[in-house]
Amino acid sequence: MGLWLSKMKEAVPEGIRTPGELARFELSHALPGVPVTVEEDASQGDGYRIEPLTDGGLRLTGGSTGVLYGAYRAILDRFCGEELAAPVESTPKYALRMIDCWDNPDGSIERGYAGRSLFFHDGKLTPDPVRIRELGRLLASAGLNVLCINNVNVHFPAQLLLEDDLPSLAALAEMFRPFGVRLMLSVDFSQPMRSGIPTADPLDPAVRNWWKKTATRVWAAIPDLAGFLVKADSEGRPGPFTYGRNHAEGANMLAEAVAPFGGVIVWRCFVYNCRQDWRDTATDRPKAAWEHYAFLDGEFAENVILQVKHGPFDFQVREPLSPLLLGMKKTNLAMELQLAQEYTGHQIDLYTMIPMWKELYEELPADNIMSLAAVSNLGDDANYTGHPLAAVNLYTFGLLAWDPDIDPAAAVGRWVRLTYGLAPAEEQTLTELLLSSRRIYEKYTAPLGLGWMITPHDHYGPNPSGYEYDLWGTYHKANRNAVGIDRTAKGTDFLGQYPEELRKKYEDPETCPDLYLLFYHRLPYTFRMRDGRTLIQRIYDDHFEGLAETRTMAENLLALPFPEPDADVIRERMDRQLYNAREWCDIINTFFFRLSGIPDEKGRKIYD
Ligand code: GCW
Repeated sequence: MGLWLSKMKEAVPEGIRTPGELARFELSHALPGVPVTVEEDASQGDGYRIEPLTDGGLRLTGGSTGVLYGAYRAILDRFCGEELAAPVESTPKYALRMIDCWDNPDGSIERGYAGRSLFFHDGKLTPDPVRIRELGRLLASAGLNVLCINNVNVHFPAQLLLEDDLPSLAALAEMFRPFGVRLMLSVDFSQPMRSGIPTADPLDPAVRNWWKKTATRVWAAIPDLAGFLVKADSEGRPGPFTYGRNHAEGANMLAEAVAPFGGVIVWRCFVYNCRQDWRDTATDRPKAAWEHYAFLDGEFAENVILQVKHGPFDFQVREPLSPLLLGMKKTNLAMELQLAQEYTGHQIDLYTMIPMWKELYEELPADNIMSLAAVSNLGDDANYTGHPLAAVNLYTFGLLAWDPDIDPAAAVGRWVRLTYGLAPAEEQTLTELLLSSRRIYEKYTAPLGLGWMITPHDHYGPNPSGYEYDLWGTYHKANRNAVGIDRTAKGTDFLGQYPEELRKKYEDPETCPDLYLLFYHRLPYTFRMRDGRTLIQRIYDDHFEGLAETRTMAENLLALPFPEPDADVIRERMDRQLYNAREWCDIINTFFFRLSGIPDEKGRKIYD
């Protein structure tokens, strides 16, 4: 077993049935010679307590899944060289800690950068049990407990998972059960129509009945299925709008069908006009989610969770917190993060996310949401995440979902220590490199919160105006004098969706935090920033710095003694990152220089 479980030498054997059995197996193999007593107390759920005993042993108590989390805590602490001096107790902040895979039945993965699907091949659910047991162990040891295995864009034949392929789904659920991982399934809102019902109208009795019967059949096969995940009326997916119904009516209909079995409906809020005319300046895409959902606050059933992307656009390097996460006080909310590095370097460029996640929590009270979800960065590559260092995002996401107060340096440092047997100074270097990687990527890509200067569709590498005349509502409107969109009350008033305190923080370009400046404001290139630089100079400086810092990062990273095969992959990907950073730096600077005609004060090479 590799990744952060590199010290676990014994594979999980077939035949282990419960998390409690697995906890005992893991402890006896990973901590030989340490006497551990394990006591299960179902009332403790995912929580656990570990008490050091005078004979050098441990007493572990916890819920039926809690003992497994406690076992991994004890094991990984020991692997990190941390001896327990006093009892520790822990319960997760969020009950649902979810990974959403965007895997298609043909084995491809939408926005996947680590190979093909671990679950699907040639239209069928045919997982390799050995890899599923490895994956289960990775997820459980990171505290993750819900896995949605199929793409939210439910393409045929994924619908068959609710029909003829249900037994293979049930078999997969069974493989994950000892790891405390419950499956979730993305469903197609229009699926009743496959059974000859002429509509998918959520208020139609035949439709409601179809979902109830389906849920009864599905939960009979998989009694602990976590629920259904739904992308409706989004980017061409079917949904309630077709029938003049709103999203509470749609979600509640499904919620009623799954409620008797303890299931939840996770309903995504990624709804916007993806056929926008670029000439239309009245529509501002970041406003869309709020406009579709805020007025429905309090209307959703108890077992509906609205899953909101962390920012109002779509996983850009820098976006403000989605206002929905602050505004819907009477609704269950999950925040959706994206481990898959769609816009953030395709698991080629280094990009450690936890610093960004912690920034979100500076504005998000942890209790506003009841669950964290992340789009998976997994695939069937031998190392699971394509770039071996991208695994830090999966592991630290688990730590964050367990405890959003986690310190980013401690989380990344723990991953580094568990993954590689480096000397202390090298551990420190790698931890710092990882922690700085997001800011570096941000510097050489689209500037100061602007976003979207990326190659359309593929989303790797620069193309400053690639989306400028397209349908997706993602415009920067750079001309010879100015760049950005005014989202204050004088402009589109997106900012009006926030509580007053945040409006004040961002509304005045003189006091708006630099890194959000071009998210909220349209400004001339000659605008004086607080540090005295002009906006255009800041753009040039950031890009040159981002490239220089990538070069330094590469030198420091490649000097570390990574084991093979990681060393090879890291070297090869770093070469591609260096190329990418140079392309970004030169193309963005050239783009702005050609438009503005304003030279770099420091006389560095920009292409005319
Ligand atoms: O921005 C888009 C991605 C799509 C994805 C969508 C979503 C699954 O480019 O690939 O579709 O977000 O989150 O639904």
